[in-house]
Amino acid sequence: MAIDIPRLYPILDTAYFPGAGDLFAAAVELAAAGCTLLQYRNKSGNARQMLDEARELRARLGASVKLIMNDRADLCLAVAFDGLHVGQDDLSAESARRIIGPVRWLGVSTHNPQQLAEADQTSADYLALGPVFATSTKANPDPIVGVEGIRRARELTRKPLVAIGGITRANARSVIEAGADAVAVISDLLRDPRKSAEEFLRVLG
Ligand code: TZP
Ligand code: MG
Repeated sequence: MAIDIPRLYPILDTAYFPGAGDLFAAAVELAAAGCTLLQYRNKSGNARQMLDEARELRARLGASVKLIMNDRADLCLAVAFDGLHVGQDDLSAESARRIIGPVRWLGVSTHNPQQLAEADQTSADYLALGPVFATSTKANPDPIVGVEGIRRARELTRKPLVAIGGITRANARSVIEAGADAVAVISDLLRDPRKSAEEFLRVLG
């Protein structure tokens, strides 16, 4: 069954929360603003650190916020997260699906029409496409796809489409109008997460 994805999909990237507790405080603020879906992204921690942080996120947020684990199917299961997000260098969608089972949400990152069309043939619940705009958040980003890339992607899949990369309160509306169902955001939620998320939710309607 198709998932119902909220318009705003914040990604909590641990690289941007150096202080102890900052990550959890931001997560709580985002939930208070009305966010119901969050991704935990940790590109540098070891498995034990990730497990501990992910558990703490769940403890602080409770069951009303869907939590998605980036990259790691094993940790997704270990902390009983609600879903997993994989990229082009991670487990394939079908391998990931075998591990996480039929119920948890599975997201797949794509960067061009061919990857998107391929991911559309899998059991992924949603497809991400980006970077839409220039971003300094991702190491070695693929070429930007622009709003036009979102428009084209919309014609290639009926799965929920998540736009990512350089999305701000100023440009988010244009991305939704091009056909995205949701925007995934790191940077533009970092300063005052609650206020920023509230503004995103307002412009996204
Ligand atoms: N994948 C494509 S762009 C990106 C990822 C993880 C980074 C998005 O971060 P920001 O700060 O919202 O541009
Ligand atoms: Mg990945």
